Amino acid sequence: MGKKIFSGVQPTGNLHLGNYLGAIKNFVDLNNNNENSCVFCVVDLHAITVNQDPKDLRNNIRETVATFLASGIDAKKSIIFNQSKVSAHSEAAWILSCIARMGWLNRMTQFKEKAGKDKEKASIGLYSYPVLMAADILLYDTTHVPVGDDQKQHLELCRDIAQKFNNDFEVKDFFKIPEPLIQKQFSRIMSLKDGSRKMSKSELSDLSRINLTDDKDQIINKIKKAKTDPLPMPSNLEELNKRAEARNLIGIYSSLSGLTLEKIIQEFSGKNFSEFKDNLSQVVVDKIAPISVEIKKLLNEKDYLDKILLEGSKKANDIASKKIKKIHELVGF
Ligand code: AQP
Repeated sequence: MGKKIFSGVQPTGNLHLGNYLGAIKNFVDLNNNNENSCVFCVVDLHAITVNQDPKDLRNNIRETVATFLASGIDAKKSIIFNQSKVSAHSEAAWILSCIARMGWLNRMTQFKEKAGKDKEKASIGLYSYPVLMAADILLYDTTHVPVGDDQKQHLELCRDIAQKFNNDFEVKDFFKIPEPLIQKQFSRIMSLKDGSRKMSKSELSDLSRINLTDDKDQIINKIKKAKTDPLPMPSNLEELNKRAEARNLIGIYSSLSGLTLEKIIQEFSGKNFSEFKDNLSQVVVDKIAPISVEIKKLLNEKDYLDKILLEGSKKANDIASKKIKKIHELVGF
């Protein structure tokens, strides 16, 4: 039986190789299976949990759609829309925030990381972000959610919220309990400048990530400058696992080329990094440069991108408005 897929990407600019390998590549594979029904959401309500310039946000919404399409998602097969245009998301988030418990949210590590030391000044939206994410997923009777490893905890919270709602209102199976779809290996791509931090849009140094809009020369330059340790290439898996930067680069190579880690280690064992980096650049350029060209082309077709969002939001609204109506009835409104 086909899966009901929902996932979202924040339109916060600088979409990168981590977003691609952790999430978007998976979206494309799921979209290609005709048995699945897929909803891919540009989560603009999530984006404003931290400050956004309205003009940048508008452009980034279009750029996220362009990235979906350029990566191979077919808008005829999947629903692509932006979250703010389907009001059921905000409504359901409020109702579910009355189901979720403070103790559950207090455990969320992403809030702790993003709010940092100054959590008194973080927005309430940043804190309750995972509840909105639960609303997004549950409105569509989603069975599977393709996400990067960093979202695993939020998905577990979504399952807890769904179960508590079903129990509280004695409606077994009203909310489907969704399963995460996380890549088995290299589900968290790390920064090119620090193997202990995830590759991230908001990292100040552009050299820390491969953007999906980078051209061939930028990709080659970033890989050349990527941090490595002074040792030659690792000669076995045990050694690889102890060396964060080498592990990340070899992981990227493996994810994009389909070659196993063992095979890559066998080929490059004991060599210096520069030879490996030339090969890595080649596979990254082969995959990402055509996507980058297509994104830039699509960004000149604003009306086309807006039309996809408008049509997608109508289809999403058809589904979500029915579910929120049932939620209202159950709650007693
Ligand atoms: N480094 C990563 N490796 C693997 N997957 C990743 N994802 C993000 N970073 C990595 C996955 O990409 C999807 C979309 O992410 P998002 O844009 O909604 O938010 P995010 O996780 O907050 O992305 P960033 O880049 O880390 O942004 P900032 O810098 O704002 O924190 C998700 O499925 C995510 O798991």
